[in-house]
Amino acid sequence: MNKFLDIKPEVAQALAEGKPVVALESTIISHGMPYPQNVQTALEVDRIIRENGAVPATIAIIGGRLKAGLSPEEIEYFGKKGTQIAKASRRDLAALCARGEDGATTVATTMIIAHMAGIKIFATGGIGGVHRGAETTMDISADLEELASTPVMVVCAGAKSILDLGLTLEYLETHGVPVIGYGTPELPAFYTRKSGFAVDYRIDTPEEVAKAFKTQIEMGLRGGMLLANPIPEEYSMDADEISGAIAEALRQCAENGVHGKETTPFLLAKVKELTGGDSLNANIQLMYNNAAVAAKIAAAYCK
Ligand code: PSU
Ligand code: MN
Repeated sequence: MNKFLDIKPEVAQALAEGKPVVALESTIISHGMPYPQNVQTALEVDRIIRENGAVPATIAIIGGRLKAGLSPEEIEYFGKKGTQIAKASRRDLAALCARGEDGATTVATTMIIAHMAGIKIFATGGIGGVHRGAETTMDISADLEELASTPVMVVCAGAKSILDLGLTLEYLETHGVPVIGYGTPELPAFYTRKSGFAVDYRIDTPEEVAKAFKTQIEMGLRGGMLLANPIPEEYSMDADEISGAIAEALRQCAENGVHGKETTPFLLAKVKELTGGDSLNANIQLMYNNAAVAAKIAAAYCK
């Protein structure tokens, strides 16, 4: 095992016995939602994963150790410290561990640590992607490069249109990452079920998703797979309300000269501020939905 990694005993036991495990990211807790809803949501996600037959493993960096599986107390610690904890992407892992610091793992780093631990399925809310204006800023999330190289399936609700969804799909295509729509032919846009962009394949059952991913792994192809699971109809938001908020958030981002790792948290916080509690509730509900689907896929993968 990697000498920088600690696997929670319950998670290690499930993996040793070939039982289903679902990885979860910690940036969604520290940077993605306000306290205490972030902690309540993370604990409810754990419960939903168990209810659907898998063991949850929240991934994070604590005191310079890579962690696969957090206790409720550790989840509370991340939720309370929030954005004071460093947002950790691939380039941050070595420095944070060498210095004995904490880090909140993004989709990219959660994939890396899940893979080190032997976890194949990971549930999150939304992924990073190619930002609007990337043709001049070159702002492309490290999440995409990780999907291209690390064999973990990421279950998400698509990507927010703070990103350029068309360019994000082009990048994934170039790097050979399959984008699967769960029960839909269309890429969902996080808060809404539609984006106008087609996915590569539509698959309707956890068993068929697990089979597609297992085939990719057994074939020896590098990289992950992206499963886009649309937000349930009853929680999806009004497309015009959301696109208005995103346009305003992007305007404020440019006006304030925000760049680098601060861009995504800035945009997410602004959209939340502009849409009030609606977007937070949508975010929580789509996360629950992704957790349930990921647990079912993990269970099917282990059969
Ligand atoms: N998009 C969301 N919610 C999130 C994130 C992205 O809708 O919480 C977080 C995830 O942790 C993701 C990270 O991996 O932001 C991407 O950051 P960046 O764009 O800096 O790579
Ligand atoms: Mn970026």
